[in-house]
Amino acid sequence: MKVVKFMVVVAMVLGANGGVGASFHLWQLSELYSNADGTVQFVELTTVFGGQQFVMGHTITSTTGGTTQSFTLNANLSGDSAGRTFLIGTAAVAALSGVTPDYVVPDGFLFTTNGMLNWAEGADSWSYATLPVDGTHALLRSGGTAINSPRNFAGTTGILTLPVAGDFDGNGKGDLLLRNGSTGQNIGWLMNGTGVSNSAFLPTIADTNWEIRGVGDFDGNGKADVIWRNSSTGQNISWLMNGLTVRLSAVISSGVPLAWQLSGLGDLNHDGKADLVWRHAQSGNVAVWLLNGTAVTSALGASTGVPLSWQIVGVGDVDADGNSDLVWFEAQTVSLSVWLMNGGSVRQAIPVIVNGQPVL
Ligand SMILES: [Ca+2]
Ligand SMILES: [Ca+2]
Ligand SMILES: [Ca+2]
Ligand SMILES: [Ca+2]
Repeated sequence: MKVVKFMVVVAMVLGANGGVGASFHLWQLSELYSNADGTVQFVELTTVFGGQQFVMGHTITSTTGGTTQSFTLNANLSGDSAGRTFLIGTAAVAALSGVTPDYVVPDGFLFTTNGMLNWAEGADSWSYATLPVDGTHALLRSGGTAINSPRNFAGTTGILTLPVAGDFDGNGKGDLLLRNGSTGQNIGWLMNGTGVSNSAFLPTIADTNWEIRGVGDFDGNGKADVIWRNSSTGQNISWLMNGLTVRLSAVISSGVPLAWQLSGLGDLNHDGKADLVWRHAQSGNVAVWLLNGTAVTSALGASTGVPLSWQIVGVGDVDADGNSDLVWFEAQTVSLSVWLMNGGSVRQAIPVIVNGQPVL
């Protein structure tokens, strides 16, 4: 036991001096990202030490409850590790971020709730309650979240963005919009079922603090529109769309405090026009903005102090009365509830799953 400890100390000293220690264990798990369905995921590891590129044959495991998935690295990194990061990700990461993972894992490698990662047989481990799955944010080792920023061993960095779907030309078929989070370019595809019928670049928004936060039909013309949020200023703008043309770009709000997070869009008052649902990241309060086009007609407090372990995972009309409703999920107990809404008021709160058991 004493011998093993001594050897570790020697390796650390060599590494810190940029020496020739052939090692692997001074990497720290630094950033985790997943989309909602687990098809787009990455793990970033970082080190300040040299000599850590000898990762071949070492294993990273991902665990939740009694389930563990393992991935063993099949090659060393090429070059000295000092001050570098490397990336383990699913196949889709390269196309969506421009950053090619150094190692490719199967989809769903990371668990999005109650997960634990273990690097190199215990060299580092990280437990977390939930990953942000909004498509934009990643979990940082500090416990906070930030806009995702994958960087591979070659030093290529980018921002991973997911396409959003909406029927931009109103033909009843869903279309796609993708923002390049590194260059600020935006491209749209009109779809004809599974084929692309037209594609075009939309205006570039070079400031990458601007994020697409959802689609909904703000003006009620049957064509999906886009809402943007500036993650630095809290400003919100909407793009009213006509196919792949931005018919009107309008400010909805010049600055909502960043603690208020946009949870979703839906038509909460059944006037055929999309409204916004907000959640306060510290107080848990819920607010609804009823909109007429891009004008806020009323800002309503729907509820206060909803525990932060409960997250709004969907806005949609659950009971088909024309008013969109809120779907809530609590990961620790695996519980789900629906709030039937009437404008900004909660008409009825209905538990659907409690402690993993359906309520019958
Ligand atoms: Ca369409
Ligand atoms: Ca519209
Ligand atoms: Ca409405
Ligand atoms: Ca409803």
